[in-house]
Amino acid sequence: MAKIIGSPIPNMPWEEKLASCKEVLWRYSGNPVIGMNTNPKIARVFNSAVMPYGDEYVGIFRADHKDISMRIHFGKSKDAINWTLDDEDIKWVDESGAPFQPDYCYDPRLCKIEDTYYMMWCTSMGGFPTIGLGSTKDFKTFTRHENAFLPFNRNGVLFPRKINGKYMMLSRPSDNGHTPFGDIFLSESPDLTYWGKHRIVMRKNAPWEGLKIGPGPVPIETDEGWLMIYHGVVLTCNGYVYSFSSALLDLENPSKVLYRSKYYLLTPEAQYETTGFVPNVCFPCATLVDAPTGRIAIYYGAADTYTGIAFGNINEIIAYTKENNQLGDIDADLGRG
Ligand code: BMA
Repeated sequence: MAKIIGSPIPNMPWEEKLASCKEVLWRYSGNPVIGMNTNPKIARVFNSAVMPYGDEYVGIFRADHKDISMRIHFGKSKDAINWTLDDEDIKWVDESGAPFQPDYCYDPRLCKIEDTYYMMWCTSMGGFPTIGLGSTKDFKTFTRHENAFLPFNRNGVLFPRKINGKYMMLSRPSDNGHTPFGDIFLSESPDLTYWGKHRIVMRKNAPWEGLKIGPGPVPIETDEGWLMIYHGVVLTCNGYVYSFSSALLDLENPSKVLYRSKYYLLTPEAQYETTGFVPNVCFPCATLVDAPTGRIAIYYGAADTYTGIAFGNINEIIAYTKENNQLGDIDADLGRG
């Protein structure tokens, strides 16, 4: 049994796996937990990040508006299933308190490091996509930092603690459009402002991720390595199909992949995943983990339209990842290129 580093979340959403289910992950029977048109301006809520906060839960939600613009809204929940989103999107300020609003923002991740909550999302920088960084201490004032990276980059994901005294971030360099390529990279920073020592973590490998891969939720620390849930995309005759799976990264040198699964863990099968604004998308951006039991709830966007939850157990995911391990040619090395 792996030791999972984290806090108990005894009241997190949970359903036992049905005896008939032979998969590692199983979908919440109440999926999707967030449907369409939740608020006057909001059309669809998906690819979003949640975490416990005090005795409730908070989240930052990708909410595409009815003019198709991509926005991030703050939301709250008592049970992490029924969410209330603010009608207005988050109004960011810079470090001096002046308004600092990106033209668009999407696919947020949320990460607590020490006493601060950090957000990363895909932001507009002069109209081009790159990684946005924000922080808050109270989920009332949201500070947007200077751009962490040049365009083009997406899927910035922070590690939940410094490693060897440095902040660490996964990302997926991209292009200005729907990016028909993509691999996972690692960067480090002494201060969250200046980033360097860029390394490649892993490239696309198995057929289900044959077009591109990208980091998903904040990695989960275990004594067996960082458990990284990531998405992979295959190009079919009918367009992109987004699935997700798992890899274990070295604790001290997370650009080294210890194990990665040859198979996906979840792929679009349910109707809310196969049908929507963009069909056939399962896109994970957050997890809740109850460290003592290893229970995990993975929050994922479904078909760019809904938010779903998939349940699993960290130990079963690790065992599956090891049993079905298939490393790519550069995975085991440090990735300095
Ligand atoms: C990716 C991202 C995601 C989206 C996916 C499928 O490039 O933009 O936000 O879920 O495409 O449309």
